[in-house]
Amino acid sequence: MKQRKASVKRKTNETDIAVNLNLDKSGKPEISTTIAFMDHMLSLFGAHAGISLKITAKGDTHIDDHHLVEDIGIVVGSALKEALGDKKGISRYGNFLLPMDEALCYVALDFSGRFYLSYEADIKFQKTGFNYDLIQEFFYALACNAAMNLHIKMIKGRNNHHIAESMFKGFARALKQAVSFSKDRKSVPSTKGVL
Ligand SMILES: [Mn+2]
Repeated sequence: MKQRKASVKRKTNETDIAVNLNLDKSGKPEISTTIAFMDHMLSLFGAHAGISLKITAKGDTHIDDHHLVEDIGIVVGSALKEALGDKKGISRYGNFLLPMDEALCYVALDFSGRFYLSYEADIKFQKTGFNYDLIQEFFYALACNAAMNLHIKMIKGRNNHHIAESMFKGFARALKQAVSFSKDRKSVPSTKGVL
């Protein structure tokens, strides 16, 4: 069977990003975004999704991390959509409740071909370090470009790093289920016949 993979490059006046992913191969993630926190989150994502993931990204982070984080979401989302192709035989849905120490997040997703994001997280503003507000921007851009219905709900948590990690790992585990093959590998998992 043909492996489901995609290479997507996107270059604008603000960012320059390349994503290589293979849903049917696992391996050590190779992530280099110039934002150490995003390298950490995306490495977790690749590892827990059980996919091969390579990302190189740079951008106008002298302004702030906004453009780069959002645009990485765009390119990862586009690569997922391309790799999934006609979605024949996939499970389509995935959900995971992921604990990370005191933090607990629930993620549910559907590769429906339609975009929807529900994001509920009570993340406290932090004066220094990564701007955690950008996590929502990242998932918005990713879900939109992957044509995915994505629900992320923080059930509880105190530490921002733990909360973020439970989201990215939960997202990865839900995605792993959704892209896995069902018993009937031939049909598109929709009564419409198309996703
Ligand atoms: Mn960590």
